[in-house]
Amino acid sequence: MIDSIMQRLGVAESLYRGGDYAVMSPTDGREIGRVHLENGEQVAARIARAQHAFEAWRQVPAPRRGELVRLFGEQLRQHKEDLGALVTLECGKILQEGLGEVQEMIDICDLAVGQSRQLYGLTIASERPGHHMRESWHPLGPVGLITAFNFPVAPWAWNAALALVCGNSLVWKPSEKTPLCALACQSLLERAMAEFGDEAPADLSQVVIGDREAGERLVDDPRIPLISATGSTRMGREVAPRVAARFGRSILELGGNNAMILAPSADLDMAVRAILFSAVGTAGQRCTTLRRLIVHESVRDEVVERLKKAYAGVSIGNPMDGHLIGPLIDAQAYDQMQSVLDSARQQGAKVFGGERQLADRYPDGFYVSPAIVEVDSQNALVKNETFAPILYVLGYRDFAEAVALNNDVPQGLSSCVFSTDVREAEAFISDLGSDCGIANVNIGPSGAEIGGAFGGEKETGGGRESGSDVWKSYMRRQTNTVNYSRELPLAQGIKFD
Ligand code: UN1
Repeated sequence: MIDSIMQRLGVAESLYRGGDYAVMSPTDGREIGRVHLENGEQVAARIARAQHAFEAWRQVPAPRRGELVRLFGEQLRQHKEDLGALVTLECGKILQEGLGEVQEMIDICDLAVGQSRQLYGLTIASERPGHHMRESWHPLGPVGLITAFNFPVAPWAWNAALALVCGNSLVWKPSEKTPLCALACQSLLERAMAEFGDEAPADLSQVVIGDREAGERLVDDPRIPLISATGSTRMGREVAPRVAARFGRSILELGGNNAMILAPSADLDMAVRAILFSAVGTAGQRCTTLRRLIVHESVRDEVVERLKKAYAGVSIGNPMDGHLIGPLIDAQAYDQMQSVLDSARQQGAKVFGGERQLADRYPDGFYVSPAIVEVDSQNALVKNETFAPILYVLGYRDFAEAVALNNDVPQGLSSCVFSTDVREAEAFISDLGSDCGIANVNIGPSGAEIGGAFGGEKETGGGRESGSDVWKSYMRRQTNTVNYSRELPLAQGIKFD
């Protein structure tokens, strides 16, 4: 199956079979490719080529650059099924979600095409007669992208589509767990470039498959003015100071520990459905996954009972076959989940679910039933992000206490409230409410659309990607003062003669 998909996506066999680094499918643990890992020197050579490509690309007018992204979006539309299936095979999310990820790519391309005609600056009133002030936005340079296994294509596209219309070239280091998806995206972009013609320089977009050494080269290189990195908080802690040490900029999308406050006035049917999608979808491996349910004591028992029923009925199995939960990414993720559940039990928490599933059928695939863990307080275990389907349940009595619990974790990505009380709903999204980058009302914390800015505060890293005015992060801001008079008045009224 892999070969026919890769062939239709235009990836040469030598690229995904010719190397010596094995790529496994989490669906059954079998090898699906062997890729070449690049060393630091090869990465440095790519950066030099990216610099060269940038110098040509920035001269192409922005709406023309948008045309390339439009063509790329067309490629994605044509190959949505294949790319979605490849996402499923390589990272294990169910096909519906694999297709959804490709749709996010298409959506950001559409947004970026429109944006290519709207890279607006400002005109600013000058205090001096005969003077104009304005603010212009210029291309920035080669952008370095580091992405994670759980969303192997969409976050690259959020960055790439905007960076390209902003006049930048790209160097992408995908997760070593999902390099085939990166090769496929690169191939589709190259097809769009071929259709677009000579104005697109050859090395406009490059993929670096490599380990730590390759990543470090990218992060440390002063020719890369912006590093956009998605992954764990641990990764961000290493990347951020290194980029800062050379005065580079970074966009960081790190861990989340997303909560739902479930108030007694909520529509419980809707809330249970929202919890199911956001806590067990993607086998708990989204950075926006619901990890903490903060539920009012008066409805707590009822909600937990309903959730247990829903959890017991959810189908777990091969993500290509229409189930709702696929595998965890690998054995390490499974071990991590089990060790967290063991600690929770030792601390006296009530644990429901969490067992390994389908081990006979897939000895090298790590399927689990999703877990519900009832805890008395928000302890260290709850405050830590475990990348697995574990939902902690905490009770509350007073709404202010619930908001305080929502905020009392180191991460600040996404959050939501289910309530039909307009005061609670508005308070939650007010400046005294949720401290997260995303705060929703009557929908779960995951599954954001691309139109808004995506990202979060605190240990989530502070970066924003995708919609709103995020395009500005990929450009260089310049303030211009133009004197069209025959005098030379100084600002602040200073006399200097
Ligand atoms: C991620 O898990 O890294 O809001 C990104 C969501 C998706 C993006 C998740 N649109 O869940």
